Amino acid sequence: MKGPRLNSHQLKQLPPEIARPNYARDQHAGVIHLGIGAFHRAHQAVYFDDLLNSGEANWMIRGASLRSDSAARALNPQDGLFTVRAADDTQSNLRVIGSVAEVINAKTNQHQLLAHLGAEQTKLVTLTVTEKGYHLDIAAKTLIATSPEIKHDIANICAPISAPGYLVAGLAARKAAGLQPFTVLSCDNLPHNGDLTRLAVLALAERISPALARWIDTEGAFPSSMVDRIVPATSPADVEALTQITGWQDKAMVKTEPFSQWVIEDQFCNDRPKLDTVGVQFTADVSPWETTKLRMLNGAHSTVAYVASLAGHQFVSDAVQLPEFERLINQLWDEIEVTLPSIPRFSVTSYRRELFERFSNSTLQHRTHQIAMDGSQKIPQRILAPLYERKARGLGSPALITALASWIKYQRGIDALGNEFTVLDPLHSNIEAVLKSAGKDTYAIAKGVTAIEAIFGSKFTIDSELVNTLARTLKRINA
Ligand code: CS2
Repeated sequence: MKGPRLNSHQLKQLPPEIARPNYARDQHAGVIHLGIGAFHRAHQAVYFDDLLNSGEANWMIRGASLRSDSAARALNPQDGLFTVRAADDTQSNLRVIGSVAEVINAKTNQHQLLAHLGAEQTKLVTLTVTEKGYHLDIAAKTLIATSPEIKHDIANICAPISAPGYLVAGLAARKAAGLQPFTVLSCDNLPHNGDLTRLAVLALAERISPALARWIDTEGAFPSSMVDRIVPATSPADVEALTQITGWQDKAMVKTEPFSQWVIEDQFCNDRPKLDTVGVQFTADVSPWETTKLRMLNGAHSTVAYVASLAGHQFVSDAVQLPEFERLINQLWDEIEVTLPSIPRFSVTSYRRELFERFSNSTLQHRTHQIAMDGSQKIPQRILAPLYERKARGLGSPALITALASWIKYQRGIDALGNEFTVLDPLHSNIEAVLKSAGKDTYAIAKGVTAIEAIFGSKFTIDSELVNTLARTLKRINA
């Protein structure tokens, strides 16, 4: 079905039951967001829409995409407007979000993005560039200076291509102009994401100018944050289904769940949006929230993703209905639970129940292969961190090891039904090389893969018991 494209004009014709921005959208964009994908649109953009609706001015968002032009092509013809469909098996809500002013495709409009990063009205730069977008060796806590993008940015900081490069270039322009830095707020699923962003930015700035690095270090702020909302990739069928309901075509729509959470470390070096008035929690230390969410939600997500995609299940909600998956998730949570920091008034029992319900949401159609992507960047904080902690306490971790073994098996790119799939992971060629040379020898596979220090650090291979258990689990999974 074809309908008119959603845009500012169309906004006036919306049926009254669909919520829409109640504010003038020609106000300043105090926020620049790097990496404006589906997650940002269903999460941070919604909080800023709430903030603008509440009357707080000049917190529009200027989105930027560093790699592809798809967000610009989807959003700009719609004047930045898009629909969020938040649904579960009992409710469905449509809402048009107005907080995104425009999207800059950094590849074609680099000067424009740099000019906005250097502008006084920009108070905050938020990021969702995925784990790999920081170009960090997380295990060693160092910037990967050999990454082609970082090498490029060291040589051409005035025309950067990486996220750390844009941040350094923008901050350098502000220092030169005598302006305050903007606060840099990472919204990616990394542990201590603020500290890691600071690390990447400072390491790159140091290569450009030690004085700039010092200024960023003392004047800048990189609060960590915990973000949570399940936002699967939008499919053409979702867009079509929305057109059937509303009559308009929205190529930037996102689908999500009713749940949403954002906890931010209260550490800003420039104006702080009053997000606490719209449900965001500011806190002195975000790490207990972050650890709990990364291990419990994301850890279970990755486990289900590998085990279920190997078994040929397409969607998370289909897999978790099966008793064997429910058992595996519960065993995994039992193992992880003892590694969690304490949070006042937090009930892990309720959290587990809510997570399971969220995973069971069949309206999301969350693809297991989508979550399985970039495993080398996710496994350390989701699976290895609790595994190492348990090991240090002398505890075995069969469910965490099963997750790890399934991730390794996934790297072969073939499921139990013989269907082939493409493994998307920046370190895939390293893992593939080990698998090729190890052949069918599960001990050699376990030993070789866990020797990749960028993923495993040095803790795994020195522990022969862990390697042996992993090898045995791989053998069992193969069988
Ligand atoms: C998922 C996350 O794809 C993934 O790695 O685990 O995107 C997850 O849906 C979000 O972190 C939920 O907040």
